Amino acid sequence: MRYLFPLALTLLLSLTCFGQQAPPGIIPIPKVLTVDSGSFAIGRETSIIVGQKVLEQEGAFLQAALQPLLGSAPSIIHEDRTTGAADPRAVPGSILLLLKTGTALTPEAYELGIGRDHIILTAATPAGIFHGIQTIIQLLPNISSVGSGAPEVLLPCLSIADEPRFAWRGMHLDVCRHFFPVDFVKKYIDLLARYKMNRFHWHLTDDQGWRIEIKKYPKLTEVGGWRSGSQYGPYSQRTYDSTRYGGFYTQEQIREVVAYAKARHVTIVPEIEMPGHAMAALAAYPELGCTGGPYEVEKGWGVFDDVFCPKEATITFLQVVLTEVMDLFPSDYIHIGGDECPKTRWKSCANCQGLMKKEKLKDTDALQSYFIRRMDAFVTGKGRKIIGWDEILEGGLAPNAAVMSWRGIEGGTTAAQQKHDVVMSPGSHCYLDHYQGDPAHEPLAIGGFTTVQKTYSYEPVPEGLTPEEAKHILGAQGNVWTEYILSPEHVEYMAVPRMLALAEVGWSPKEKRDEGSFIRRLEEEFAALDALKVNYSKSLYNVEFKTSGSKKRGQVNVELTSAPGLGEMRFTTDGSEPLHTSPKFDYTIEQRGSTTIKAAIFGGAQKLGNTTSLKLDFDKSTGCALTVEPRPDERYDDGGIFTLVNGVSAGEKRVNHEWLGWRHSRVTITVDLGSDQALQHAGIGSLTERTSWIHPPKNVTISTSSDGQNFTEAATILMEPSAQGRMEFGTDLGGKSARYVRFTANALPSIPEGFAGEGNLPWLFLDEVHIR
Ligand code: TNX
Repeated sequence: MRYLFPLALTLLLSLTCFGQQAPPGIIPIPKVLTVDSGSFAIGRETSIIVGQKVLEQEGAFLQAALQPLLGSAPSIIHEDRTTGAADPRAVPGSILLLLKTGTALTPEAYELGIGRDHIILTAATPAGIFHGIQTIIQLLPNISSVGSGAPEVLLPCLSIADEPRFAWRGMHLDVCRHFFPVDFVKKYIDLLARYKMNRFHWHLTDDQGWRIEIKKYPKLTEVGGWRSGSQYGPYSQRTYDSTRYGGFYTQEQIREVVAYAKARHVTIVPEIEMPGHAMAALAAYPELGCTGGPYEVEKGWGVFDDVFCPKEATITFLQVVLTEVMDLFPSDYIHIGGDECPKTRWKSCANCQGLMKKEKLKDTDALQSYFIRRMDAFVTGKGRKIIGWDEILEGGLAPNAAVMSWRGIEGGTTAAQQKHDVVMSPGSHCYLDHYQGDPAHEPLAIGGFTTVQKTYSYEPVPEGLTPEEAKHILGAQGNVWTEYILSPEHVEYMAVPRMLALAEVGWSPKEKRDEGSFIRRLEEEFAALDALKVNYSKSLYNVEFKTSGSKKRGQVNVELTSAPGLGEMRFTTDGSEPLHTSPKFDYTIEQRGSTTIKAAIFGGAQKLGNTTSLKLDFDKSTGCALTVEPRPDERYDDGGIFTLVNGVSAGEKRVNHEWLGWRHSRVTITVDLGSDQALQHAGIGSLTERTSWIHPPKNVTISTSSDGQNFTEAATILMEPSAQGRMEFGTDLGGKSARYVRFTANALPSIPEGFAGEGNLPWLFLDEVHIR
């Protein structure tokens, strides 16, 4: 790093002071940070000197942050400085913001020196200065500790040389499933800025609402902005209210938000969904669909068969829409969606079939690819670039398109190998609509299970990419889909603190990342978030359970885990509430019988979070060896195959680590009970959630064997067409003796007509084997 203070002075300072101060809690952690002794006092007399007029805007952010603390704002003074000066002249008692040209600083980098009598912040760009100011703001004491109108506030002496690891550090917000007012969108952008995130992906159109005014097509918002009710409650219940719901942003409001974001060096990437997720647009302009409608703005969640018909009239329509969008948003990237587009209508549409013949497109995937290519050419022609969800790879990627990898990391990996730019946003780590703690204590969520620790562990560069290919990984992004998120407070709860974890993943050098350090800084940051009135989640303070098999048959090993450094994990196994006197967890619990383990984290005598519990129901299969063919899909294989015999049934809520998922025509599970036993019952739990393409197996054959070679069928259980949620495929075995029990689940060959995703291979979800 460039030394900001003469070495002699630094040495002198460190000699005159005792002890080493703990590094201040900055999120994301800076690339290089050296803490010196002493502090700089900012008082009412302190001035913010800007070396270039353009920095007045940046200086104003610091001024605004100091105003409530000091009771009066320090003044901003413009003193023209020669740029490129090797060593900026400091002015005692002041904070100098200075652009330096001709340095090796990358565009968003900054250098900050806080000395005892002055502060100097330098960067090559206003964005760099802005990031440095966010660092200073994070270093300011909390208003609750100094009170307002303090004579001075102290900043620790230090020097920082900082720059981002990735260029794209994004957060997404779905304003379609639920709508959020401009003021909240601004608050969200403030949060991004505080953690040096620089892309706000604004998901503006979907089946359930079109939220951006388009002057040429007013019905998009007049009709498409409103629905006649909304789905509520657990997905499987399919319940809907009949309250008219909606809203949209006028172009004037959009301009205001774009300017607001720009001042905070956040680029807004607008998303206009096509060709799928288009019901709201079709309801407004039914002639753009294959059947001509009528269509309604969707009340429920999921994937719907009616999509844009890729005919010329639709392409022209969407190009007009994109032209207005590009006028509003200066972003280099325009997101065109591209995800979850069933091809059902296209297959039986004369227009589509004619188009496929004319363009020599071999299938409907090629038709989707053709459609995206047309959009790519149009947007590229306007000097911008398209980005789309990873489905745009299907049928061949458009020449200039970037890919947002959400269904795992393969899409991103493939695109990077094809030399296309990629933003990583895999559901496993980056979907902030997932549960972040035990569902028993969380508001209803869509499913999934992504703790802040898991998000923090994310590494955006997929293994196996060459360094050249890895350069195409632009960065990472957190997505907040809002099917189950109805209020701004709830968005905050889902986004924070996981977005802070992602901010560090995107900004800080890989080798600087350390979970313990992050958690310590996060706990400090909670006070600042309180002051900012952000409704963050404290689920971090809950214990998590992990089960695994052991060599001993009939035993389930249970580990209690929590983020490092929070406190002691204490537990009970007799159903009572854990207390600070309960046993401390320090080694594996070896469980051999039904029980409920309850656990909580304690800081001394104080319980820090909620009590979480794990209910284990043992039967003959629990803790037995098993084989599973084929392996579950990597996206739904969190707990591994042992999950099927760990004694834990998945609840109503689809939380990944109890449900395993496959997309195969047949799944075979064979449980080895260890010895011949008299069996009364065998069954396996499956999930039905048809709009998520999760169907029950067509049938499950249960067979038994004594040698593991020759199996006799005991029963074939057919699916119940009315199945919903979790149900068991089980049979009575009438005391039959066997050592091996095999479950062969045969998936439906394809999703039946009339259901979302019809014609595709369905998902099969299984949670637990029961043998008694
Ligand atoms: C999939 S992610 C979707 C969204 C849903 C989300 C829920 C993506 C490109 N499509 O439409 O809201 O899952 O997690």
